[in-house]
Amino acid sequence: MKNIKKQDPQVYKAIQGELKRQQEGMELIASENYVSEAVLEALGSVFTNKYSEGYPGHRYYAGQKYTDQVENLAIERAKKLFGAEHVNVQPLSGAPANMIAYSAVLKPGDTVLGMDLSHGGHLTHGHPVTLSAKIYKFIRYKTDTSGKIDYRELEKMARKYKPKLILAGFSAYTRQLDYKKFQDIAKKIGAITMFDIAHIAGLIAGKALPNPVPYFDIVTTTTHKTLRGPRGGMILCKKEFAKAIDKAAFPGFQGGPHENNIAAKAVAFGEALKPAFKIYARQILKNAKVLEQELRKYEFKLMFGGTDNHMVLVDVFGSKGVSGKEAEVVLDEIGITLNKNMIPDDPRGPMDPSGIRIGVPAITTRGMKEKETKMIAKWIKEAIENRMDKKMLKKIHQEVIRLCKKFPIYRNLY
Ligand code: DSN
Repeated sequence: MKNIKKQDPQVYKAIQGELKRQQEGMELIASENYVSEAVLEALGSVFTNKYSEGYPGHRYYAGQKYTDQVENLAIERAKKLFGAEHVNVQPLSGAPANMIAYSAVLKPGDTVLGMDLSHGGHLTHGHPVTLSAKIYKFIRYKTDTSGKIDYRELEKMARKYKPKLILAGFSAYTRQLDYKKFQDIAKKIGAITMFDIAHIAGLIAGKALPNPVPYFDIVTTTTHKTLRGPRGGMILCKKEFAKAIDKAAFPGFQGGPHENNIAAKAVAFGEALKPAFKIYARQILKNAKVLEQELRKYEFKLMFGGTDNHMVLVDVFGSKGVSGKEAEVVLDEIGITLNKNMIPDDPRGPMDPSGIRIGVPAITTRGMKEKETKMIAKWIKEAIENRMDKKMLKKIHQEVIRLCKKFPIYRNLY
């Protein structure tokens, strides 16, 4: 950082502030993680200078020897990780990846069956405020009272609305999906299947969850959540969709790919192929299970009946009379960062919903295990139940910082 420090002290100060915040804070936002220093180095590399519209071997500009090398490495490693027939590593993030996938197989006005946002789905799966909903007609399915997807109802909806695409995937749903059921229902009505695995990609890559790639025509993901890579997106698909996906990404939707991100994706995929990543993925599931059990013990109401993945969704309003926003603010005061979240058919609004979402991928990267997860659950309970007691909040905050210091990150980074 010696150059930034000298040239631009304001930006330098912000970077140092963010570094300290990450080092001393307990990161429980389910979609966040800490990349390795090698990933950071690739992100900050000279690849950021290069334009490389097109694909390896077929670019529009000259000088592509090394961009081709690095993009091919990312593609080959992703194929190996997920057993995919075709991979496009150029999507800039998750939302563009989904738009690219839609535009590859749909025409404006076509119908898509996707999961309702408040039931764990995602904005880009057709929420009315998004561009996708203005172009395509989204019908939304929900979970049943047990928290599972009612596949009979899903089939009924599929038969009734005859969607061209059936979409699986979520950002706050905590249970395992039945991949085969999606495939069977789609087959019956001749629909294409797509799964946005952004949240669980690392759990799949680390073989802690079953791989959906063989069951779905198209799989989209981000690379920066459980997969622990740089901020970015990726599309995996069956060979028959390869051309359409590639054309939809470039020139259809994006311009020059961000090769520094692609280099960092290659590094992260290389890490995910190592045996240690399997241990990491399994530990995420163990930590999430402990979090579920502890929060239940403290009489928090868990949505969807618990968790099979890396996060829990808690109805804090229903269980403790505190809104999601209030809980988010009070936990932030003790150095625990997480996000307020809608619960299924939430009677409250999205800016102050009933729930909070808690995820363990980042704390697991720090090396925290069941014991530390129990401590975190206890602090969450104590802070929420004693939210007016500033002295107590301060005391817990000190304990949070102490624990974070015992599990350091980026010790010798800058
Ligand atoms: N923002 C991401 C999340 O938190 O789930 C997904 O868009």
